[in-house]
Amino acid sequence: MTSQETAAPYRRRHSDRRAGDIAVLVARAREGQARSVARLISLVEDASPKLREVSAALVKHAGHAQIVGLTGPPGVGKSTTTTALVTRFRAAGKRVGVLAVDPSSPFSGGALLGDRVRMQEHALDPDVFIRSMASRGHLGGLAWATPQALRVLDGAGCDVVLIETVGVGQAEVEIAQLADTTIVLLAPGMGDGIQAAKAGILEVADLYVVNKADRDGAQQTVRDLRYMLSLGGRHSAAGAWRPPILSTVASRGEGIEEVVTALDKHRQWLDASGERARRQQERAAAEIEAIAVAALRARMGDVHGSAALSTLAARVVAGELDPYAAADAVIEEL
Ligand SMILES: Nc1nc2c(ncn2[C@@H]2O[C@H](COP(=O)(O)OP(=O)(O)OP(=O)(O)O)[C@@H](O)[C@H]2O)c(=O)[nH]1
Ligand SMILES: [Mg+2]
Repeated sequence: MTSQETAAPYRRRHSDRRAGDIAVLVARAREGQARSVARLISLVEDASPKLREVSAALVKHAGHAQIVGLTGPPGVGKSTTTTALVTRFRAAGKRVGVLAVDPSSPFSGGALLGDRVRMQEHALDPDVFIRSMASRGHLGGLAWATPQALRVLDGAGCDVVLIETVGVGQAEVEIAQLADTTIVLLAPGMGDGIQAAKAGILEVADLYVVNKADRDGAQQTVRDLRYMLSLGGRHSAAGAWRPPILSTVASRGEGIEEVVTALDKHRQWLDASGERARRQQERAAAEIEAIAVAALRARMGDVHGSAALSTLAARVVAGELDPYAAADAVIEEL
């Protein structure tokens, strides 16, 4: 990682000049003004120094939105399902936020553009905020930037926020940390239950959706999943949530009502079991940690290539100092 990247959260970029008064922006976002919401998320994306102020202004308004993560292999139907869920939530009069986060793909520009096109039908709805974020290159990736973007959407009065992330490994774990409910999508022919298990997918799901149920092999995928779940894991403990397995044809909106019902049930379980509070606490801890580590790395960025570091390095080479003692000296300087 270069020192440029490590300094990201403190780097000043052009959007700051347009930011205006943060208090005004936050007030407008809270009234649901899309432009202000977009600007606040740009501040997050650009790692603006004003984020501290944004965060302080939003913290007392947080905790209202139901956060739902959708993850799964590329092309499984995450965006189609997200769009169908948005339609359903809008019909219920809810304000909805959508964050499409691409944590790793070098093709994110194209993929995100695809998502934008697909979600066109909601583009003009003032109660739907859609935002794509490419978190690659961001310090701490999802862990660092997404919680703040979520806070913006939450603060803007969203009742539900849907986060779509391509499931490529670590991303599922991070999304599960951010969401109240994580939906893992699978589709026939895209990898059976065993492959899913390998990808670490089984552990993070609160809800499984086998999409593309109009295709051959959907029933087999459901059976594979059921078998995998029967083998145990965190879901088998007494009182634990048992993730249901649902089938959908997202492109036709089939099965979406059942997904919404399952989301409601999971929400009730979160409240009744105390799991929601536990997850919130864990999330806040992870966020603090990400910010603290980012701050430390940014300071380390100043150390990198510094005269003090070369002096220490020369002393290690000369055998005057061991590298641990030298590292202690660096840390003390921070
Ligand atoms: N046959 C069938 N096709 C579907 C279904 N749902 C989505 N698709 C199609 O599958 C393709 C991929 O859908 P997306 O919703 O873009 O999938 P995604 O998981 O968001 O893809 P990435 O974001 O690129 O990982 C599109 O062509 C959809 O029209 C379904 O239930 N049945
Ligand atoms: Mg997508």
